[in-house]
Amino acid sequence: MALTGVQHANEEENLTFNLHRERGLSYSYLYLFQEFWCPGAAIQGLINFQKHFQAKDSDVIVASFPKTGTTWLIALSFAIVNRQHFSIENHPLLTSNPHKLVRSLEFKIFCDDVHDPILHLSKMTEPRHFSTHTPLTSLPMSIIESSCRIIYICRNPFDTFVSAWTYFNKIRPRFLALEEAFEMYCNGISSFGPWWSHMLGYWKESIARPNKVLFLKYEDLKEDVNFHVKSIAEFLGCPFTKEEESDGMIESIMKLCSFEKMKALEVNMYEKLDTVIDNKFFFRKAEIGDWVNYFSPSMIQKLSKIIEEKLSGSGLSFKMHS
Ligand code: PAP
Repeated sequence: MALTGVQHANEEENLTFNLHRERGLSYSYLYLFQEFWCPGAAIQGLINFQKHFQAKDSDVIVASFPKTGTTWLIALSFAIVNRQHFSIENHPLLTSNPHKLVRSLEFKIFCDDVHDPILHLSKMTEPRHFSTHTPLTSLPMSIIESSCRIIYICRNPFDTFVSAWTYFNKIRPRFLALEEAFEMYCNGISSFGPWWSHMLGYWKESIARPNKVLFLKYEDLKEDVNFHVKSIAEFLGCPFTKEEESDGMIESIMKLCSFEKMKALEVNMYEKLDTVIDNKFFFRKAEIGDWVNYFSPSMIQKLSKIIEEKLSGSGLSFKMHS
């Protein structure tokens, strides 16, 4: 049976008793767990995920730091992988939020969603498709050791911050001022942060194992969706045939998953993912460079310096404007 709110709170209290906690850029306390800042609501799910998840070679895992394009990538990869099963006119993405079709491993599958996660997982049709915000170093070993594939998305840290700040303020009980949130973000104290170690972990793995991790940037995806839809399909071992290409399949998937289309769907305007999250919270502006409307010159200087310090020498860089 799913846990009640009170049982959840008790479990969280027991699990987090010895962990250092901070108020961070999130909706509740963040706990320092395995060297990252884990939201309290995800700890039990994460432990279960680490203990019980057995990856299959055919699994597809969409990994991301929060607010970097997860919803979009889930929708695109779901549409790509399942293109033989659903027609575009009658597609599940027209009536379900992408997070309902591709479930979060730590927040949903191994947390409050499923009565018996192991049984549920064994019954899923292959290829199974999941999402996670867990840093690479905390993923279960079977994900690392199996041939399952990970698609990772990240985004320039300026826009990621603004997207996170506006999002968490919609679901937090107490409003977080921009300056306070920015300090937390610069100190790495945000959900699944620090953001630099999260992206560097997957970045390095994608270089060491390019067949295992496909590393994408939100800005690149926006610049050329067509190219990336093709490369995601190739990476997942289901490339588009010449016939599919000439029939306009790639364009249809791009349109189905576009921000404008998804944001305007009834399901995404009026329904909820759970008790606190409205589907519409996942769709705000979807712009590159919206941060200019929020950042002061000193904030620009501070975050640029952190990016320089943390990412220098890694080869990882971002486009800040469209
Ligand atoms: P999550 O981590 O909570 O799942 P995530 O989907 O990663 O959130 O990020 C949300 C951002 O992606 C929002 O950016 P914004 O705040 O700057 O507007 C959201 O608008 C954007 N987004 C959602 N769906 C799409 C889409 N289909 N195409 C492009 N961007 C999208």
